[in-house]
Amino acid sequence: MSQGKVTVLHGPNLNLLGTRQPEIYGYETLEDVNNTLREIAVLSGWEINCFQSNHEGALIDAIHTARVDGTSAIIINPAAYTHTSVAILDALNAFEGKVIEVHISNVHKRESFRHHSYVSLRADGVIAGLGTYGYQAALNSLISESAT
Ligand code: CA2
Repeated sequence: MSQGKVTVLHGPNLNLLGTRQPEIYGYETLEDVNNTLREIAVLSGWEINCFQSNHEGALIDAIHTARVDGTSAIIINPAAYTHTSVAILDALNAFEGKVIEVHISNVHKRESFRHHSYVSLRADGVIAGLGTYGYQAALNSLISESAT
């Protein structure tokens, strides 16, 4: 029996992490990010599933799966869908566990269309601008909260 179960969701274009625009998104690949999260999770006895998709419906399906498979928390970087997707917000509203929204860049320092997030209306926590470390911060906060 695991301590907790977390689903990590990465939205569109994040499969390109580490290959383009390192000045904004850094040099780590998505696989690097996921591997670090897996190491942290395993050390704490947490189960972890990481998933990336360029398709809104696939991300929604993954949230629906998380509703019913014992997932206790979702860490999500919805990427551009952050700013457009009422459908992802609705799916997260149907999920009963914790939701942490992560952005690698500080969206508030960027174009004004990135300043609004539909997902933030549901998120229990929001991390932006800490680079890929933001994912680790999100996971560590879930792990330490569950231990108290
Ligand atoms: O800062 C973030 O994490 C974002 O969610 C990233 C999204 C952007 O639309 C959001 O406003 C903020 C973009 C993800 C694209 O990722 C790439 C990574 C490397 C190369 C090209 C794109």
